Amino acid sequence: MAKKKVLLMGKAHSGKTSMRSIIFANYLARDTTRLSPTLDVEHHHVRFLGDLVLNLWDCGGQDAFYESYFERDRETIFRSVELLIYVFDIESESPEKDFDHFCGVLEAIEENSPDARIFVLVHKMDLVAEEDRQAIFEDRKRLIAESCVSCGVENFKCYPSSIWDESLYKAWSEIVTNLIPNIRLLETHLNNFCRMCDADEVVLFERATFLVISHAQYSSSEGGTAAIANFAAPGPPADGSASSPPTDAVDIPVSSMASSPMSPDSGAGVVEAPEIVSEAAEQATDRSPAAIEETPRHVGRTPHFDSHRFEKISNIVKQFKLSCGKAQSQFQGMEVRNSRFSAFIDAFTANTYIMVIVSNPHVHTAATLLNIQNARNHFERFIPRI
Ligand SMILES: Nc1nc2c(ncn2[C@@H]2O[C@H](COP(=O)(O)OP(=O)(O)OP(=O)(O)O)[C@@H](O)[C@H]2O)c(=O)[nH]1
Ligand SMILES: [Mg+2]
Repeated sequence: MAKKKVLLMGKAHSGKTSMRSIIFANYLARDTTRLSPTLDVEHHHVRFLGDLVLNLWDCGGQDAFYESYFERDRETIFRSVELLIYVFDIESESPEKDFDHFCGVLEAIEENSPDARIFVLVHKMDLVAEEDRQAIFEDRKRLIAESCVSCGVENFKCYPSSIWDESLYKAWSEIVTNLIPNIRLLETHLNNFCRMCDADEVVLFERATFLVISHAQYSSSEGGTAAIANFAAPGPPADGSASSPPTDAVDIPVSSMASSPMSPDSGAGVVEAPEIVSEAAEQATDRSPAAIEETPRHVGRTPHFDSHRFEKISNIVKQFKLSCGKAQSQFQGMEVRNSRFSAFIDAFTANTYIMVIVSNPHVHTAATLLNIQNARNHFERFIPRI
């Protein structure tokens, strides 16, 4: 079991405990208004992917605490750090002072943990008017980069974030995937799985936090045909013959699949999703028989119009999962379907959920479910054990 020390720092009231509580302690954003200021340092051990233990040091940001972090407790706080997450409040009343603290932290890190990876979050971006967000973030990022250079720090990553939207999940997904060894190997296998399932996209979420840890996307250069993947046990044909007409009505009701991991009594459900309308999607999902005949593969691989879609799903599904818990039922998975695609979200390996998006009407629902089921053992070996 690997333990990684993660320092969470930034000025008082910048939102450190809020983000930790949402990601790792199942808080809703609105619950964070009740949080009290952190006194000194709070230590939390949180599990990620089963065997990775993050030793989170949530450091209270009041000035008095910084005095001891920088003097008396300097070594205790700053040594053996694997990851520093520094949080700036974009609405801070004293930005200059924030930068002084930031430089102090960087110097102490350089001195005690020169190999630590550094992430900076420009937080509470929801308080900035949407049209100004990008420019204000870029400006703040430039100042942060200047501070890093002046403190001799070459590598850092900077993200905008807010607890009120998916940017929190985006930033933390990127941060934690940095701690996962062999993530490239996992990606390769996920790409293969995506191709074999004839899926548009496959996304892996960490089970407890619902952070995205890897994803694969159909690539038109890959070619290939719709097929029951090697993972699959015998199942219905996926070549569009007899049993799966090229229409939207390709689904076997999930409830009829007794052995399905998504059977309704296990907390799964089928949801008719609203149509997503965009010009790109319209063009890419022409379902006329002619269009299907002319193309060797289904043409429904959408040029995506929302680059934050996975994090939005993390956010929504995690909240739904928490609601299931409150209603004394356990979330197992769900199927969302409209005329353009089917999305399957299902418990996958011991520490992950998977989402498979399929727009090819020739691919039978049962085939996708079987593929997910049969890939579990295979992926159990590639979800990194740390
Ligand atoms: N608008 C907005 N408010 C936020 C956001 N994140 C946190 N807050 C609010 O900011 C306040 C302070 O949050 P905390 O998480 O307690 O701040 P902290 O950095 O842990 O503060 P200390 O423990 O004193 O260092 C709370 O009322 C949160 O609801 C955000 O993204 N946007
Ligand atoms: Mg706090």
